[in-house]
Amino acid sequence: MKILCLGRLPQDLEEKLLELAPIDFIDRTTALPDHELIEALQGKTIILTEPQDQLNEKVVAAAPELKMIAQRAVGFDNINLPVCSQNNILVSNTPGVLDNATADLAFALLLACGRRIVEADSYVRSGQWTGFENDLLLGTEIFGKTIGIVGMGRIGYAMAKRCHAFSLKIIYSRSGDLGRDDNEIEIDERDKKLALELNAQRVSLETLLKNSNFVSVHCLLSATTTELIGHKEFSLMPHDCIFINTARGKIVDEQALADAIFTNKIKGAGLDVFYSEPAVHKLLLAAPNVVLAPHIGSATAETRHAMANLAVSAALEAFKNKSKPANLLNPDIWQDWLEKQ
Ligand code: 8YV
Repeated sequence: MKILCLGRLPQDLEEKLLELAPIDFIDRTTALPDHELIEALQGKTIILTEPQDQLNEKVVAAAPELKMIAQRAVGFDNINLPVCSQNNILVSNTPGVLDNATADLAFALLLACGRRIVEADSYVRSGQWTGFENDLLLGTEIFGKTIGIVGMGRIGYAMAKRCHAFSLKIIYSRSGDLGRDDNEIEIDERDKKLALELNAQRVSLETLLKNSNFVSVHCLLSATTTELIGHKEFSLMPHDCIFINTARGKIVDEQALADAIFTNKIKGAGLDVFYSEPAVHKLLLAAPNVVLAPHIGSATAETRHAMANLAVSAALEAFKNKSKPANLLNPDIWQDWLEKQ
């Protein structure tokens, strides 16, 4: 048995994983071409992946010895899950441990855009500051505004808690509501709890877009959420709207976002994810009212360690303890998988 790890692993976790099998490391920052990944996968039983690694149908089908993909991320849009299940390959991810770090970054981007922190920093460093001016770098008040949270999963909820603490009014839409009007939304127990705890109200996407001073995206990328936010959606937002995305770049039509920024349809944007990372639309690079980050939502030392630990533990659970890892994305194949070992 052999393991392939794409990207680095903390020393202690490398040692833990070595209990299972020798590890080949490939340190890459963008996706390996299919043929290189296929070659690297030959003879490998487990692969540790991250969102840029493309475990598509072709790659999965060409890795006959592969038995587990342990993704170090909560998002798994880079993995063809149905094909993995058909090929009896376990897939795990790392939910839960990155909610606070990602929500912190989303909220930091909101504050940075609202209070023009990056512009202010450049202003001081470039020597333009000549003294106090009453209307210098005026920003947007955060207190008392309305935030629309698109996708109320774990990270959306962590963001909502931060927003509540800053006295924002919270409205949110859930992925199941896409295409539904307000009167078609069925409030469930979770919505009732969110209303009690955070005074948050579930609404349709259209209502959310029309009524939010800030919009923050926290849903998974899927066939239904690809380019969910485009020209029409930006045109529904108020002109003072600040748009935040720490989820996945492909949820947003980037040209539509650039147009909305340049035609002042919205006031600004804070972005940690991009359509074709690491490429960034040139209009977004040029806009002073856009704050950019290089996909660092979960990038705290503690969180990245916790994510790697979940991935390594999932592999050890399955192969050493022969017990079902808690965070399997295809738990339905577990029994069959186990019997075939
Ligand atoms: C990370 C992410 O930045 O979990 C995800 O889906 O996109 C982020 O947590 C990524 O996993 C890099 O390791």
